[in-house]
Amino acid sequence: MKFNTKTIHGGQHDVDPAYGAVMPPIYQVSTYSQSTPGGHKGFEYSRSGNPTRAALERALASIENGQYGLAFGSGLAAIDAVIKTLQPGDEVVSTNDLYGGTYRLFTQVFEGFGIKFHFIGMENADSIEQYINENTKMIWVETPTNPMMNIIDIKACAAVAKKHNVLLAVDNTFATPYLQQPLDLGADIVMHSATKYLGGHSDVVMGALIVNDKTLAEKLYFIQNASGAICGPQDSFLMLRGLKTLHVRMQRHCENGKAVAEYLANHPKIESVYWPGLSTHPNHEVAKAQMKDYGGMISFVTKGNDYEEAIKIVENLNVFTLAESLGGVESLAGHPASMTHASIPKEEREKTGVVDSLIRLSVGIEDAEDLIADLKQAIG
Ligand code: P1T
Repeated sequence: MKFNTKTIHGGQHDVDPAYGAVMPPIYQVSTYSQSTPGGHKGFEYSRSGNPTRAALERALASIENGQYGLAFGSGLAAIDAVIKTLQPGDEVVSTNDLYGGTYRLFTQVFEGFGIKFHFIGMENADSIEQYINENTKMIWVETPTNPMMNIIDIKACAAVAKKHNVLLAVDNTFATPYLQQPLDLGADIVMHSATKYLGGHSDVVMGALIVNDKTLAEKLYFIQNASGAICGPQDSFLMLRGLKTLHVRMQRHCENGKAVAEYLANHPKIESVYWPGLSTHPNHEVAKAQMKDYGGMISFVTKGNDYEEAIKIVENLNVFTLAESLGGVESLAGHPASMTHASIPKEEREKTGVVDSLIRLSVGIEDAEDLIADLKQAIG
């Protein structure tokens, strides 16, 4: 099955044996009757498993070309489960430009449990090796990175991971499997904030993990059940509905992303535009090789690098909504330094370019002309 067909049918065969409904019913239920202890029809308690969630987990596995999918109550709950496979004393080499909440979870929760994180630039995968020692268990990659849109070569990272026998986990939130499929490039774990493009309508908070290795899947399932950060059946249904249009939405996000990035790149008041589809982007060639297209996430700074001006722009936008999050059908604008990345200390975030004047756009699927007109009136 090819990708567009998988988003609609992947793992969805015979979802309602009772009546043949084409969408899985919402099994709004916590428990299931048993004829004798252990004598059930595949489900015993909805933390451990729920038919609507199971249908979604099969769909998630299918679109990422994986064997096993797991759905969680948020993207951070999914990351939390991944790091819980580690032990005190273990070390992780992580991308230095990443979602502020991921950084907060790593540094303010898991460092307290004795796990050490090295945050480094990974545009050159060779630079990872010097941080690997006998305690290293995992490489954590976000690509494109949030919010600087750096591109990291997943295949090259996978080669380093294999050489040192450590796991490679890739946060695929910004790209989605429409643009890149990390398991095919050698990653061991794919993670999503499904809240974003997978759901696509800004109406669900959810996380996902997809893996191929059975032992790893069992470990993650154990944590999903033991720690209990699952998503509910209603949200699973909404996510399945969103997934079915992922490919058409992404196509438009990419087209509009290109139009907006090119408009900004040619604007006399704009200093820098961070979008991997621009030939001037430092990792454009890796993006070209690794991704099918370049997505709808764009960051930029105005000339003069002026904080007040950046705030004025985001406040003046009308079609773009000033809000956290990304990946929905509607266009959003954000100010990372005070919003999504506020939990990263200023001196740390400025090292990666997250300056106070940076603006991040999640370009939606409206008419590109309206988006450009909105930027034009807001930037001046
Ligand atoms: O919000 P949640 O579903 O828990 O996902 C966390 C997360 C993980 N990884 C990436 C790359 C993310 O962008 C996020 C969430 N990000 C935002 C809310 C944001 O506006 O950047």
